[in-house]
Amino acid sequence: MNVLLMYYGTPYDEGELADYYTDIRHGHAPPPALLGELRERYRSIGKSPLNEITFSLARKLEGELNRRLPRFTRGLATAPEPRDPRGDARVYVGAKHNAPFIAGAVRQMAEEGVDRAVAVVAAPHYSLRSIAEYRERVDLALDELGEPFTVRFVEEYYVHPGYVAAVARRVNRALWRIRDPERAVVYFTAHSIPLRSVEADGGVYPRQVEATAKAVARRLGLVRWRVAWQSAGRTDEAWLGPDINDALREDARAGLREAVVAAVGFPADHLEVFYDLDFEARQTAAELGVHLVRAESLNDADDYVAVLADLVERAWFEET
Ligand code: FEC
Repeated sequence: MNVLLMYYGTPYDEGELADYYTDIRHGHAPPPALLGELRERYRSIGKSPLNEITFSLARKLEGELNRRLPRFTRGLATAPEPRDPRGDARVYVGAKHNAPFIAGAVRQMAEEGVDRAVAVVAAPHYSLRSIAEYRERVDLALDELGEPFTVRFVEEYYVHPGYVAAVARRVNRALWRIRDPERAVVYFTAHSIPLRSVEADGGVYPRQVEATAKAVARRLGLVRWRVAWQSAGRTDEAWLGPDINDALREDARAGLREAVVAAVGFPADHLEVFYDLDFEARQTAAELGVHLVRAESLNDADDYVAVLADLVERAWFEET
């Protein structure tokens, strides 16, 4: 069983920041002012833990799949021989904007004789600016290598019961830290994308984020909840809103005093969680006199590992 686990990627040090940002901007180098601003954001959080979290997630996913594999091969007349002492499941990691790049992971898989694989992204919602771009990179890499193996691509898991339960558990824990949970608003956030991209695929992305939020809210019996967007780019075009800071301002005017924020668009902690939520949104909330608590991220926790393992198993064993 071969898995390509993909994620956004983050620079390992400041020296890689310009190349990383250029890659995010589709090959266009950022103007010095924008680069400087991004550098300051990274400096203020110390370091994004995204690489370490994802590598740990991959190791745990590999372990979980190897634990589960015998369950599936038990009934077979000839069980496949594990081809290496670590077990039969192998998880390769590929990042979109920084090493280890997706193309390199695909090349390594081909060199190691992979004949088929499941590809999954550490992002639960489909959009043209996220999952579609990961898929393009995988397809391009396979094409350049002459299609050495086939891939089943997991495109979304925004209402997977395990994922919804995992998020709900963390929102519930955050609510314990609220003085008056009945009156608090729970905000479910995801990365904003340009409205142009939202419209290009008929609004799939906001619908999926809304569906995650609704599923978690229903599970917890939440009455006061809404979706808000974060981390919109610094461009002139219109981005998906309302921005979390605007939503807080609007609700504060209507009497909001306590809030929980769950970044459902991002399984892991990273720059956009630590800076845009823990620093910026928290500062906005403080200015408004709102007590804001952020629900913990899933990171490499066992309940998220189990969700990814389910998705991989389903894709790997499903009939063609
Ligand atoms: O910790 C880290 O260093 C990396 C954090 C990080 C994650 C992430 C995830 C998503 N993004 C998505 C969409 C866009 C669009 C643009 C864009 C730009 C940036 C910039 C940084 C950045 N993103 Fe990101 N994103 C992360 C970081 N993102 C840094 C550049 C500076 C800035 O604008 O803030 C605009 C560029 C473009 O035109 O493409 C759009 C989406 C996700 C969630 C799915 C995923 O993880 O792939 C959607 C993590």
